[in-house]
Amino acid sequence: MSGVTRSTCPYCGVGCGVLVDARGGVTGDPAHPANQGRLCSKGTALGETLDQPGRLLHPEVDGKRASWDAALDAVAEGFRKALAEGGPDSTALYVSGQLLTEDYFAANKFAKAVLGTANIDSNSRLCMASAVAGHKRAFGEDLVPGIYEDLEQADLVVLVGSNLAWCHPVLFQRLVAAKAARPSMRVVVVDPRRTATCDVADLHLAVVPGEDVALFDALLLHLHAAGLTQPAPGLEAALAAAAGAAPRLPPADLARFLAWFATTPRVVTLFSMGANQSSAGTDKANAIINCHVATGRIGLPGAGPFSITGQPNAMGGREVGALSNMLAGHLDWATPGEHAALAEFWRAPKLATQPGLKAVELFQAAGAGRIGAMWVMATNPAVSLPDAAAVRAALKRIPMLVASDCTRESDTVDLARIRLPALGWGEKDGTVTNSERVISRQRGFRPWPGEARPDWWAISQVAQRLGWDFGWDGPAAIFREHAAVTTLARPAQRVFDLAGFTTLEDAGYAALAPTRWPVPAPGVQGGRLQPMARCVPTPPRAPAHATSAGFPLSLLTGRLRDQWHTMTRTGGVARLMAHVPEPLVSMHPDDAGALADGALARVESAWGSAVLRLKLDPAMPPGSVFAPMHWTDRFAPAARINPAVNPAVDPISGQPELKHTPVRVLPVPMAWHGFVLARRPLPTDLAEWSARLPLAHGTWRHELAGEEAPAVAFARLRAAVAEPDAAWVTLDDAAAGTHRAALLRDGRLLAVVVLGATPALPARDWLAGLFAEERIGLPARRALLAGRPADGPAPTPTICVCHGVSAGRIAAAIAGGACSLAQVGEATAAGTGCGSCRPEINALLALAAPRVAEPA
Ligand SMILES: Nc1nc2c(c(=O)[nH]1)N[C@H]1C(S)=C(S)[C@@H](COP(=O)(O)OP(=O)(O)OC[C@H]3O[C@@H](n4cnc5c(=O)[nH]c(N)nc54)[C@H](O)[C@@H]3O)O[C@H]1N2
Ligand SMILES: Nc1nc2c(c(=O)[nH]1)N[C@H]1C(S)=C(S)[C@@H](COP(=O)(O)OP(=O)(O)OC[C@H]3O[C@@H](n4cnc5c(=O)[nH]c(N)nc54)[C@H](O)[C@@H]3O)O[C@H]1N2
Ligand code: SF4
Ligand SMILES: [Mo]
Repeated sequence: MSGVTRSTCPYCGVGCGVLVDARGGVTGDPAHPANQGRLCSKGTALGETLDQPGRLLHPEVDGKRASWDAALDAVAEGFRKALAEGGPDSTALYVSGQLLTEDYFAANKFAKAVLGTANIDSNSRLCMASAVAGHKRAFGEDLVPGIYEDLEQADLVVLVGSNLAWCHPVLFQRLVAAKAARPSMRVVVVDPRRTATCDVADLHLAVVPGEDVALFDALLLHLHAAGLTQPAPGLEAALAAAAGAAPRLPPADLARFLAWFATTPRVVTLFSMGANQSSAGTDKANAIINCHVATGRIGLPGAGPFSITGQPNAMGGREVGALSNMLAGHLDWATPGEHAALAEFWRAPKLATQPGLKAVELFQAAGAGRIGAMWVMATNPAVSLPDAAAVRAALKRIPMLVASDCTRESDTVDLARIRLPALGWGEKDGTVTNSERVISRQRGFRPWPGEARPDWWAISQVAQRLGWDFGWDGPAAIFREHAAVTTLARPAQRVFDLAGFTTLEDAGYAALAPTRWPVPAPGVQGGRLQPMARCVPTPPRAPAHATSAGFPLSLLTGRLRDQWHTMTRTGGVARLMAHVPEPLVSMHPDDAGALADGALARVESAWGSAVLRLKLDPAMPPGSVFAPMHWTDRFAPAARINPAVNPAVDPISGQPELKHTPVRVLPVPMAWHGFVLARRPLPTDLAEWSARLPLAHGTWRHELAGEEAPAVAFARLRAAVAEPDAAWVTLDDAAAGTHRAALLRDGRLLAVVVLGATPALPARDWLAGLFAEERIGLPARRALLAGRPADGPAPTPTICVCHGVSAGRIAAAIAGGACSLAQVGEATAAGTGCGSCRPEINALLALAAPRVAEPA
């Protein structure tokens, strides 16, 4: 296909518009309201994720390739059997905020109307459920009142449990630009960790994990005492519940925050996973919303609570109602008449009559043998759910587990009996809704690979085999039906309304420009909302499981700048892996005891454990450790963190407490540590501990550690990469206690093996460059064995992914006189691309600042 395609980035909930050229090059769409041309490092690298190896290209049944017909028959048969043996509630779907709205709508209709169960839940349960429940309690409906412009128009922006710089980078860039243009604007970050987002903060409130409710209760009391509250339903009860709230924060910091909030009418409080992923997540949302409702700071320019969504279509899933406690189109069971209206519209006499199981409960039911058939779509629960070892056992117990995915390389797809190949980004066609209620098109611009098909098609084919004709000829028809659901008779007044889309023609759908809901009539779109709102009492309470002498630390989990969830899309891209090449657990030096920086450490809880490399980091709060959620069996099996994460949930939303688990951290003595570079990925069971990543030039790096004698391991690793007609150049450095070897054929480098008794080994990134050369010369061979490059210093991690600039080069530019972001940019080009690395460059500048200021 020639020309430019307008589409939407498939990563985060900012929902940036992109332009894709004929060669798959991706740039920001200047016409899209979310990003106005900007992109972050992940969006910029989208083109590199298009031709990933490991695609699932054909249906499979019981491990063997099957035709679509046979696979769909098997799925229908599996559901039929489970329905006959255990009834509707022994069947389930587990879906995802990465589905398009049309696929999501199809999945929800299939579960609730065809199977007759509300056992359809989504990974949004792990992500947005507390915000949804908070919205419903405060507004009677799941509404985000604000729009992105409010962040730019506010005089105070409070970011609660949000690492915006890494997780919603384009919104972060908009915030940074607004603050630069209007320096009087203030930013407060509420996060136990000092994150890259704190780069823009005037105040960092290092809240004790879980104490956000106490913080916002204290704020409500302060606002009331200052005479700033106005009558609002529920306010008195909320004040009573807040009485005595005392967050443990430095008194001066707390006082500053309370004063700033009180004296600034234009305030936006944006909240994300540090709020939602908690056993008090719903109360955190309401404690925040209370402060806005009580002061009337809601739905106005630059003022309001703002729940930011994670996934590209978390909002779409909520709109179609594909969660176990919703019906569809914001209809629910609790409001009389709504169930009947939907049952009639869908002609579904068996429409599920009550809410189903929420994600954590659903997998517990599967573990107890109560689920006979489950269809998992666009998510990787074997990795991303808490208590993940139990979840794997549960997945194995389900007699018919179906997984629809684009990739074969997922830990969940491994466990499925039936595998269905799905279209991915650039192939599929439909809509997504971002955090500010803007509906945008994702458009296909590539041919469908292999036999991959849209998810809605697979769902409607199985439905047909169960006697249902959905009658859709494409996503536009589904979108119209979705819009029609929002117009059904509603006893309760609802804001969510897509009436203007019920008559949208196929051509109009194809050309659809970004549109914010509500859309009550064709050509009309929504803006800020001023919902009827109430305050909700939120008594402070501690996390579900307290730390103890045995498990003294609080485990926080979250994201890295350049990785997406379980790495099925970003893990194969060398320049995205360069930012943080290995799974690290971060800890304050005061908590380290006998643990050494760079050594392997076991993070252990009452539920399970994981082994990661320890990073001592003064930016961590003492008493907490942080581990990324990303690593899987594919990349570092021992470093999957979720087996250690507790499955406690919020009693209202059912969202798990992914941000706090009591743990201890123990040293992991290993007899040897080493790394192997090779021209292919090697199996991850090469050693007791292994972490692999792609480098440039098709090379793979494997970080390893094990328990056998170093010399034995050295021989074994060389044997694992040996090739015919290739020769080893080996150096055993007894003094340094290291073994090094390079495998060459006709001067071409094939592999490097380096191993020693401690984790302190020569740097490895620079070695990848040698793999690009057809023949490596004598100086390079010497350098190889010496363990450092022939010219220049040993390399440092990549900071700027767009221009491949390392920390060392940036430090050198600073040492050479660059003393601002702009000057570093002029000297090295770092920070001049997508801008995601600017907070880290600023951190290097700040490190150097005292020295720059010193007289010579
Ligand atoms: N690079 C990247 N971006 C992403 C994603 C990704 O995988 N990679 N995923 C997307 C998705 S689905 C989501 S949901 C979003 C998540 O976006 P964020 O919510 O911004 O990201 P997280 O890193 O999960 O957590 C945010 C912060 O919460 C803090 N925190 C932990 N406990 C508490 C607490 O008790 N109180 C407070 N106030 N803070 C706490 C953590 O230290 C962390 O810095 O990111 C989206 N964007
Ligand atoms: N410890 C800890 N755990 C967490 C979190 C945390 O902060 N800490 N965060 C939680 C949150 S907020 C989230 S959102 C989850 C995310 O966790 P998951 O949803 O499990 O993670 P992904 O890696 O995004 O999995 C998505 C899969 O869908 C596939 N896919 C993409 N598009 C399509 C499509 O159109 N159709 C189909 N069929 N497949 C598709 C991709 O190939 C990929 O394999 O993790 C949660 N788990
Ligand atoms: S901020 Fe980055 S990841 Fe999020 S939608 Fe925009 S380009 Fe994609
Ligand atoms: Mo998420």
